[in-house]
Amino acid sequence: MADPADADRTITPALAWEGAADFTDIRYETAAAFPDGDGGGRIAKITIARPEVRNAFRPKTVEEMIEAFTLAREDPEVGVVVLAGEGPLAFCSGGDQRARGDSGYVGDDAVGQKGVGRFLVTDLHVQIRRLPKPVVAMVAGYAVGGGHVLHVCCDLTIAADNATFGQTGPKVGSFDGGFGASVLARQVGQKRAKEIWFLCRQYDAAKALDWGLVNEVVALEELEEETVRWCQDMMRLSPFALRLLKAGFHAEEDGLAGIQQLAHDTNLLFYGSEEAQEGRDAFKEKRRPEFERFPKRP
Ligand code: S0N
Repeated sequence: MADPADADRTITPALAWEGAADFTDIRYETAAAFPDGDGGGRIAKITIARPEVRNAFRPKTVEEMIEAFTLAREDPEVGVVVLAGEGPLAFCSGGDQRARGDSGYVGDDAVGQKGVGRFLVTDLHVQIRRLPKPVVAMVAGYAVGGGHVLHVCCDLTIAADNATFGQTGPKVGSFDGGFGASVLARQVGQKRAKEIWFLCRQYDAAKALDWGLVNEVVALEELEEETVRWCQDMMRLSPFALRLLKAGFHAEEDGLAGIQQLAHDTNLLFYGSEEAQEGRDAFKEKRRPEFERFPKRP
């Protein structure tokens, strides 16, 4: 149970967030990364805003998150994305059990699938892993069930001192044998990942830090300030280098899809070269490409 005293604690806002789209279940906001002008670019923040159910997600929530991550991806000003939950008590408590039908989660308005159970969250996990920008989970309170999986899928996790982590699947007749098991095992090791899933215990922030499940633990009040500091550090670095590093980390873990991402990122770089442009230009000008102009690099 959440500590009632936590309900009165406030996470200090660190940036002047501006609403950038209208959603029902989430908020999508962006802010200048360096309000003092000592740098450029923006940070995006996606907040699950259903505190009455500890930020559990229903199909509509997941649809909106997918849309918000797409907005963040497509915005050339945005360099880093923060994923958070509304309020001090929960990051996310996983799938909304009230929306769970007999064969998946059921939405009234889930992209033309009215009444048909599905697992939209699969697409969200893949999207976070493939997003070519770092995604930081900012965890206050509970990150449990599918909410725990969400932070596992994020690249970095900054936790508040009241953060509580755990999987609940086998308690409620559910499980995530996808990234929720495999990526978790890469992060904490097989024995600990199996413990988390097989025993369904809850772990405090200190234990999570000790296990390498999170990157940093700070006072709840300072959670956003610390998260933004981490984002600012990344915003000062080469965005393409970060993109390639993320693809590199995931290349082997995500199998052929991971290799494909890394390979296509090299396409993107190669297209910017004179050598690649010579091939394009020669085709358009109906002449033999003069590739002999380019070095055969050792
Ligand atoms: C989070 C917990 C520990 C908080 O306890 P606390 O502080 O005592 O608060 P409560 O009184 O329990 O909760 C407050 C109100 O919120 C409602 N609520 C909480 N969680 C949910 C939820 N998940 N769904 C619906 N409602 C929720 C409470 O009912 C209460 O409401 P009122 O006041 O009206 O009574 C504690 O709440 C808790 O343990 N919650 C449940 C955690 C859980 O089991 N989550 C579901 C786990 N399963 C999934 O997430 C599905 C995973 C999935 O979809 C999936 C499947 C395959 C592959 C991938 C995934 C994936 O999602 O990743």
